[in-house]
Amino acid sequence: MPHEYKIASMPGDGIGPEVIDAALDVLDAVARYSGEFTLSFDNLLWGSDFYKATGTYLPSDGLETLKKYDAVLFGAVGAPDVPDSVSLWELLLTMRGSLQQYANVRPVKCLSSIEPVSRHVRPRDIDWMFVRENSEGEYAGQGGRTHSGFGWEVATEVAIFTRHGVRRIMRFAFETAASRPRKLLTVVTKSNAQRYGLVLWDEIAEEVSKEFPDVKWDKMLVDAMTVRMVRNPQSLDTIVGTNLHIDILSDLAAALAGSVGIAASANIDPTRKSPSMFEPVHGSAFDITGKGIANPLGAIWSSAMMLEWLGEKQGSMLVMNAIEKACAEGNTTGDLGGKLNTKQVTAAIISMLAN
Ligand code: GGG
Repeated sequence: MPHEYKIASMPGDGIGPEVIDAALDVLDAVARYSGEFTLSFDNLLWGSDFYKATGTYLPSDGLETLKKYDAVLFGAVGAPDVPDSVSLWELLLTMRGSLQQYANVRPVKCLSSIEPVSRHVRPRDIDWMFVRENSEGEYAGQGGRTHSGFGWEVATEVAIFTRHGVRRIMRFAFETAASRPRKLLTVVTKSNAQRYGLVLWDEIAEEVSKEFPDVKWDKMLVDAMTVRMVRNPQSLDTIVGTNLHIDILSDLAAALAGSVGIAASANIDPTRKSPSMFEPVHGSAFDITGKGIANPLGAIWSSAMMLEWLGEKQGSMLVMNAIEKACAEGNTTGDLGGKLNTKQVTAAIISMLAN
């Protein structure tokens, strides 16, 4: 009997619905082609339009509803007429935190025939796995504002690093590195300037490394890391860092590999008590919304990550191979130098599933 999975599809805002439609088409096709599993999707329209109509991004029972699913496939959040801090906090960060998705995994590699944007980088040099701490750090939501509107106004944004939180992401990163062929890990901090929380990161890295003698690891300051990614990219494999640092570095990585439009991500609860959530890294991109030209690769790659997390490794590999073959034949959107639209790229990938 094929396995049956219930997926919550949350297209969200802007180009979110366009790229999630593409991912659902590919998932339907791969389920039919493989015959190993079935997927049923419920479309949850919780985004900025829902917020404007109801005053909330998530209904009061929204998180409980999400827990009934095996996984969540998310598009994008953000609208021109809602402050970004509201949309991000009320929806995406609430889901990541409440569903205990403390590990954000972001693979970046050069897809076939797509040239990196830097002349220092050869396509084979980029095959990286970013591990982002996804529950605390600079995104802890702690701080406040006083004397609003006066010249002496003060705003604080407090980064929180707990031993528990850092230890669990460090272990996850070492396990990830140990599972990859090169067994290499780089721990990114700014512990020369941030002398409390990020010194704790360094100390915990030392402690956890002793459990993983096979993993070769090193430490980098985040500013020097940007230079290494461009000048010495082949020296990197798995990279772990704080919520903010890896958010920034993984965008840089995707741009180096061709476009942020290809970047995929998984918000994982490694304990599997809550559903994990899979989303392209890009945002809602209102400048291209409705034009049908959004790059669907980030969403389709995220859906391949979802299949892998669900245990459907063969289905996941079929999707990744189809992406590679479609790119190799030049079936790409404008951001990657191609001439196809979203639907044409999706159709090309589906046609490659059986090849
Ligand atoms: N597709 C995800 C999305 O809409 N991201 C918007 C964003 O600003 N994300 C920031 C983050 O991932 O922390």
